[in-house]
Amino acid sequence: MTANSSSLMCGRHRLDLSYPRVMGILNVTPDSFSDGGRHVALDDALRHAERMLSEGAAIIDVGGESTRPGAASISSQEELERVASVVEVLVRELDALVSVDTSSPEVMRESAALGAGMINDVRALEREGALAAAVGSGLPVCLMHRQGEPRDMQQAPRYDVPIEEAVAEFLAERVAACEAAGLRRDRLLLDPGFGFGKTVEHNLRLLNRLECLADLELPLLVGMSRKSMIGKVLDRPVEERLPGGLALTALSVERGARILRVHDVAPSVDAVNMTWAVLEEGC
Ligand code: 8Y7
Repeated sequence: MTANSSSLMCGRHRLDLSYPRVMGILNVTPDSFSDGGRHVALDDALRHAERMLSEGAAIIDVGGESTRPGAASISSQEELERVASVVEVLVRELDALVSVDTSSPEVMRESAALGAGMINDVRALEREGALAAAVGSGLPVCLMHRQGEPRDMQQAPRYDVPIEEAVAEFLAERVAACEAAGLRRDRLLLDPGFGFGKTVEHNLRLLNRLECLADLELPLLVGMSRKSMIGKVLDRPVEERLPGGLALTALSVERGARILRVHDVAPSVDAVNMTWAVLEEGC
């Protein structure tokens, strides 16, 4: 089968993106803000991934470095130890399409060798050596916009141009850098990076204008699950943000998102499929 614009080759897996898909979040950090440390044990990680796949997740996103606001950075070695064993077991036991949430060239290389199918880099391959590692992996890469580093990014985010222009400009520049380094355009996905150096107002406007990113003609991935933009608008603690998140999921599908990165897979799959039915069948 040959790849076309609505499918993405992810190692041994072909990901059909002719309709919107759900990516389930699997944190292997001891300090992840919403399910802190519970999935560190390999067996727990395996069971959690298995459940998300059975609920309809197409991709499992494994992350070993917490990028929540204020998080401290960790060494590549520490990150590699956390992530490698999980990637390996999900590939071997579940034949899952595993995405690795990392900015580290070493983690990219090792994960690709272990059978990962996608790289999800919140730093858009800006770390030294990351572009070359991504090219060498042969895997698709999600390039995300952010301003600042997790440590300080939410302190006082501001932009000199409208947020959607700043994001589109940054992503276009990163796409050009990737192409110049030999990463094929048909291996790239884009993400506006909700919550990464953005106020609530920035996030809301960016979602409303998500279509501004469609000009780059690459699949869009979005992640808003349980994020503080929901907490702030609705005044909800993290464990009560699912209904608000489902509203954002539906809206992002309507605005063109093709991959939804979420914690709560079953309800999100329903929200995505219901929204898609209206868009596709209801014309
Ligand atoms: C995103 C992400 C996080 C996102 C992509 C959280 C790793 C914070 N958010 N990756 N990662 N997009 N592509 O709340 O929005 O999950 S971490």
